[in-house]
Amino acid sequence: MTVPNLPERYNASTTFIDANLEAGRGNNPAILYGDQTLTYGDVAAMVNRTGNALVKLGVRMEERVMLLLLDSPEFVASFFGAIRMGAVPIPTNTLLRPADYEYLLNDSRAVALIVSEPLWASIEPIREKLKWLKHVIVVGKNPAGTLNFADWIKNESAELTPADTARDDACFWLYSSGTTGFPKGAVHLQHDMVYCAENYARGVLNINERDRTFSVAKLFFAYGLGNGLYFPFYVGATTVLYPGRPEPKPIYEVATKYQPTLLFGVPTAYAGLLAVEDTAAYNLSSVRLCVSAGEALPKALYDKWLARWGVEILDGIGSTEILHIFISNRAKQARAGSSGKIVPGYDARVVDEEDRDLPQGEVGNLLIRGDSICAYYWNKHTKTKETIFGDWIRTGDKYMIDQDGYFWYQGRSDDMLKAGGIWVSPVEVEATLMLHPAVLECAVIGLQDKDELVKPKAFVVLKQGHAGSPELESELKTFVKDKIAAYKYPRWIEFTNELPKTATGKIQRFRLRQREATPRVP
Ligand code: 3UK
Repeated sequence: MTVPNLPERYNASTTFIDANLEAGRGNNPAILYGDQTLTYGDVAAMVNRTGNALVKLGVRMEERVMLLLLDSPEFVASFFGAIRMGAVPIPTNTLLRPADYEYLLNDSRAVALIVSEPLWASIEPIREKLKWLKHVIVVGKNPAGTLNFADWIKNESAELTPADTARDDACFWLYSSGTTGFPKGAVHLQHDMVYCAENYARGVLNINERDRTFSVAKLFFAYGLGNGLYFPFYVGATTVLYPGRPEPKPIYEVATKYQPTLLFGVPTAYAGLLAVEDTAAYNLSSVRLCVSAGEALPKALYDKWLARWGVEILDGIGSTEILHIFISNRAKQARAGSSGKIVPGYDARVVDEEDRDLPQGEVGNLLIRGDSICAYYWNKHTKTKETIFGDWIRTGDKYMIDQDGYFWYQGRSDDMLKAGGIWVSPVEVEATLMLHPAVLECAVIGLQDKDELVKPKAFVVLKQGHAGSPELESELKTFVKDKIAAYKYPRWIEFTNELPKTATGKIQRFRLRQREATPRVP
């Protein structure tokens, strides 16, 4: 295993916090945030204060602490502060709806929630339904019955001995969505972050102390958490944190102002940046490498970006369960349109439906082995067994390996799709559309837009007495946007008379996909 030797008693906060102080980086910049610079010394003190404040609240080892936080120093302090005192932080998607948070908070039995002020509005309506939550800490102006983050940590000690955890103890969770049913909490262990930092961030990106990271993908994603937090902290580099919406113009402004050396985004973000016409005021000359993950990066985007900014985008595939990128392109060896080659520390197999290895060049299911794979899904034993077996995990992706060892993405083996790098379950969008009085039945699939990036498309059969029209189309889009996370709404709606179905009446989304999609080939 390509992982630094970890002692049996191990708390991950020591690798990402203490080690920087021990290396003499106490006065080096760790976080750039607005006009603030936090040194590694500042961060260590804030982490310890937050850990001590959690202890004082009565939060105990192994208990969950949910983080519903914008990218900020408070995110960093809450994440590592919780880990340090032995609790288990759960960075959570900030784009969801109250009903989603009700599920996540009750499923995880989080006893504390640390939430950014603008996100409190999504918690307030469900506060009474949260069976296990005891404490709410708000970053910013706090409503009655909650604690104010700054006051809460202000008088705490800046010293905290790490909890006596083992390298195989739960460290943090990340929720991942599936086609049907509720999101699954992937339980990651104390040793997982260092594995990804060493093998991918150092091994592939060659990250070092002089780097400055800026992740357009937020810290609550497994992708952003590495990019913008534990990768730079692993080597004592600097991270730029930006709490706002990742729109193209602010991204350019932040990048121009803070001059990052490593820029991380999803393909949709790069497409958005390329669509900005006047970029005369922006400068990306500091960037030595760009990284893309979350969904496949089309070759056209890679080419356009290289032509426009003179820097490569390295596409790599990662997953919440595996924590970070396990197949990736390398600098100066990128094959545009492919996901690259296996990352050190991981092994891959491409297999048929009976898990038999397929010859090189054939398309099959991708299995991955590596020591950053989550231990299991919380409370989901069957799902765990279906997904993780022995050293291996089923990614749910179809891949082909070419003769040079490059991996080519060929789509999902389930009906899931990504929009802007974030999961969309067709079942959830369909169920929402079905709530509309005009909709009889419907099916949702992913379809490529003009940038070859996948977005949801809905095929809708209307009830008798209703006719398809542009007005109804936009009404249905708004209807979905109002009910579930906005990024899930169908960008196109096609009214149709019937949907392809099995003999037993199950909708065959793959037939709709076959009708619409063009497979990705080398
Ligand atoms: C898809 C890709 C083609 C693929 C992630 C980097 O995306 C991340 O995690 P998620 O759990 O989704 C995992 C699934 O997304 N995918 C991701 N990257 C690519 N498909 N090309 C790619 N480059 O279906 C995969 O199974 O949201 C990405 C680091 C950490 C991550 N968690």
